[in-house]
Amino acid sequence: MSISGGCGITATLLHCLVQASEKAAAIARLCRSENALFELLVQEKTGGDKNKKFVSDFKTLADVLIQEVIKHDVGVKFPVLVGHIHGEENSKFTNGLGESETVRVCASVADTAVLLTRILDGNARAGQLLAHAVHVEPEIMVDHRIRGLRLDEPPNNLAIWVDPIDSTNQYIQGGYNMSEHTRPHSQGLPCVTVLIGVYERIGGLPVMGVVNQPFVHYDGENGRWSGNVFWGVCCNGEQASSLSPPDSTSPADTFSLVLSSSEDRAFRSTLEEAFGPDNIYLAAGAGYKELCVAKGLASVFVSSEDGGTYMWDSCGPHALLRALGGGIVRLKSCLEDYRHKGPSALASTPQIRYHKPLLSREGAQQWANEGGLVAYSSDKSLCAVIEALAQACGPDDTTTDKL
Ligand code: 2IP
Ligand code: CA
Repeated sequence: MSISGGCGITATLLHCLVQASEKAAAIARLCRSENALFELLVQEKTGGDKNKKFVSDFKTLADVLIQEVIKHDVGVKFPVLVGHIHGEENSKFTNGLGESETVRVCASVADTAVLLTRILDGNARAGQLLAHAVHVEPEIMVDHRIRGLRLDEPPNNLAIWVDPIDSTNQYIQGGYNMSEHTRPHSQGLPCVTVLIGVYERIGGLPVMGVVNQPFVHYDGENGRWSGNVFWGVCCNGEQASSLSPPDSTSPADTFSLVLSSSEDRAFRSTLEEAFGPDNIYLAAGAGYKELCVAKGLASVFVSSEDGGTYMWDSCGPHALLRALGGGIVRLKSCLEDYRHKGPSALASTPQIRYHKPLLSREGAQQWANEGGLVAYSSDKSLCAVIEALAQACGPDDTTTDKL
């Protein structure tokens, strides 16, 4: 379904991103629901000949393919964005034999099927299934809140970060804990997200974000998953989102934090002491943890790891959080501002920007979020966690020295 006339460019671009994320989610679900694809997805690398097969790297192919589909679909509707859509993956797919092929969406289903079958070492069934999903447009309802957006931002000022499948490990492993509805899932398919973030080419602020969760509800009768999609826009002083800002004024609201399960042990203990172990959740997936904050399932997501997340992990959710009155900032900058200028300085700690590589680093690390991060839903939550950390880690404490 297309978004009809009279809509501003912001509404048209956002609708296009939501649609692209739904196609990405459909491909992600297909790879788990069709045997011909699922067998490739979960295939173990057992060494020897098997390791040399194209198919042993199918999970990378699923990632690369989804990224190329998003780039293609957005580029067709917004040619001015071609060359400005960046992702975690490289479109060149190299198999176990060292042979390279560029993954792309071809002009027809048949051509895409031929290309994918070649990449999949002659597996025509898998190639055709994927090619069909690449070319079919998912039917989505036009969100009336998107149709009503009048915040016009010329697309030639914009660029995009894509994370085609965030939390790839959970995607491969699968699993779902039905009991976890009011708190973050610690692991499993609900932690998998497709992340699309639009940022300003000059200045690097995230202005529009889509977070798609392909695996949310499982229908035991037909064995199918359905998902959710969330979006947010924050530009030209206007904010709009599919979510409502978390209600932090509710008396029942308890301050809670979501952390990576691989978070530094000493750092986690400091937070457990400050806020109580019951208010600390561990969850997989950087995008999922940021979504939990946007949805009010946690007040903040804190990561102390320098370079533990990348621009593609945070750009889309960051725009969603900004649309709700929150944001994402570097943990290191917050602690420095708090220590040197006091709590009031936190209000002006700069938001993470997405347009410049770290020139001192190489490869993917150039796009790492340097100095850890705090994703928060309100200034009050940001202050609460920084104050606790600054007090707990006095001048002689080494807990945050690595930042
Ligand atoms: C990963 C994924 C991991 C996350 C890491 C991301 O992205 O989200 O789950 O680690 O930061 O870069 P953790 O779960 O410990 O937070 P991908 O799955 O796309 O590599
Ligand atoms: Ca990721």
